[in-house]
Amino acid sequence: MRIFSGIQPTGDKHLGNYSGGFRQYAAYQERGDAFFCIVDLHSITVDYDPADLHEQTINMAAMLFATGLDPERSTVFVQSHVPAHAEAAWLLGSVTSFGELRRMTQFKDKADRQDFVSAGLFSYPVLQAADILLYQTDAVPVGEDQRQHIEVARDIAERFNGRFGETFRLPEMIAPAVGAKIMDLQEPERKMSTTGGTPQGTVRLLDPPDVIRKKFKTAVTDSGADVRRDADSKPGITNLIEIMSVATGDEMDAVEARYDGQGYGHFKEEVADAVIALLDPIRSRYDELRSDPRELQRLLAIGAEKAREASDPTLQAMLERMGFVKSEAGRLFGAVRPREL
Ligand code: AQP
Repeated sequence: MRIFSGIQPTGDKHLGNYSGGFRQYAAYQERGDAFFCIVDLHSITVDYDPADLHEQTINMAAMLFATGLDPERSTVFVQSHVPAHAEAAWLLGSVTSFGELRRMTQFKDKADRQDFVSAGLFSYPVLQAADILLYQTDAVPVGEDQRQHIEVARDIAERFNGRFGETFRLPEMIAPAVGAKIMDLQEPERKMSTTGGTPQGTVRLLDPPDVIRKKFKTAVTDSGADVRRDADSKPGITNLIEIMSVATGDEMDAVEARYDGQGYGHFKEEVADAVIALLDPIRSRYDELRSDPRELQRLLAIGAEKAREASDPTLQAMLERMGFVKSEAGRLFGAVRPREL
């Protein structure tokens, strides 16, 4: 089974990214041939600082390995190191309609938060489709917020296959059964997010323990006292039960049973302790890995080489079926041989 998922290097990574992203990556690398991409070309679609992008790309590599990716088993690479992504995105743009991009809720949400709305932000799902389709991906482990984007990637693939001949495998989205959408601790009706959430309601993976404790202590709940799930009337407590389940691996029913009748204050403290216990070893591994940027760059270079080799046949097939003329070297325009880089 071919697995692919991407994560942006910019924006501090939080518990939601761990639950829908990192945690699933580490689990899915065991199930097949896995590619994990640091999608730096996506990061430039909103306002950003070039110095930060550089720094955070290396930070993200450290975080991917710290949360359990094994460089021997998984291909971990940076999107901009594989030119096929940008090239395929341009080609796929011609089989994507303006109307389907205009409907994307993530575009609307992010556009509302920008002074300058870039064309790149609008066509973000096309680049994401290229990322996924280039690898003949079967499964895409992501959080629930990505559902609409994965559906568009499938629609684009079907349209391309229908028009130019069978070229892409249709990818399936894989969201975790628990923790597919971790909500903001202060405003539990919206998802936890660095740019779209509240600072106090967003638990960053690198927050120190005392900051994490404070964030859970002040988490918004309801006026009741039962530690029980009810998404409509108890969104805050429901979210905390889900977070507890993600942090400990215990079933949500077992969490409810354990804290039955104990009140919210005690439960919040214990959720904070469980999250700290989860993140402590990740933070230590991260610090250790981050102290050796050369080694991280070496691992990313190996990943890029493997990713270029894996994606090139699909890009070549796309170009050929779309009618492009071959170069003198017998290659189709647009593709870069791995050893030329
Ligand atoms: N709240 C969440 N719950 C579960 N999964 C989540 N993911 C994001 N938020 C949650 C998943 O994390 C993976 C990587 O996401 P990303 O960093 O590439 O981009 P994003 O989805 O835009 O994450 P943010 O923090 O929400 O970014 P900003 O701050 O830019 O709005 C994806 O698999 C995503 O589903």
